[in-house]
Amino acid sequence: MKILFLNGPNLNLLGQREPEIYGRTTLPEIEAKIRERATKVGAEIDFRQSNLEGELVAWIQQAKGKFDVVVLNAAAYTHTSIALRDAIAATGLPVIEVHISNVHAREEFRHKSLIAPVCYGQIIGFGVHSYVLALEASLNVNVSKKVDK
Ligand code: CA2
Repeated sequence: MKILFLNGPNLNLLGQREPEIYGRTTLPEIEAKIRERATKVGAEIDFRQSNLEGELVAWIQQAKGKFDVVVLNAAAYTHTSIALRDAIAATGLPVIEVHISNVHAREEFRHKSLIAPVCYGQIIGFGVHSYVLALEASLNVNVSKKVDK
């Protein structure tokens, strides 16, 4: 099982600002935690971050044939990006949407996810543990489940 973890804009700042919302764990620390867990369950992971919408789109396109599942924290692009939605819809891969914070308990503009309808499922609001849950969920993906794209 090969899982691609993608992180969107500003997630490189995790642990440095807004700890009341996002906690004090940095992105490299999340990656280390996921790597440790992945080794235990025999999964292979790649873990990336970009502030560029086009780079995230390219990575989703290139994932086909190389990975089994994509775990995506699209950050602010969740709420704005038709390009990401189209890339997810075009890939045949299951994409799991992840958020650290409970976006539904925050500002109204965060309540809408443009990518949710084309994702396999969502994991939201468990802090950095959302990533661990996404790894567990990836191991249990049913490839024949139809996502209405
Ligand atoms: O809760 C999440 O995981 C989010 O995807 C995080 C995004 C936000 O736009 C989404 O609505 C929910 C923000 C990521 C930026 O993270 C920062 C971390 C520290 C300081 C500033 C931003």
